[in-house]
Amino acid sequence: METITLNAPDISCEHCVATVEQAVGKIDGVQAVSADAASRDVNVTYDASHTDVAAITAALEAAGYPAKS
Ligand SMILES: [Cu+2]
Repeated sequence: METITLNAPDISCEHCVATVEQAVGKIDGVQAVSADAASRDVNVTYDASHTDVAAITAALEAAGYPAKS
């Protein structure tokens, strides 16, 4: 498993956190995701044989929360 932390500056409340966690959590290969409304960090644990950082950042962007690593 790989773990990355992405920062999504548009996360501003618990609603955003839920949206982000749902969007990333449904990617095949993502084992765990937790977002934080204060730091705006998104911690993702994923199986690198099933998905990658590009897919995760694409899902964040599609959900309305573009991220940087
Ligand atoms: Cu919000």
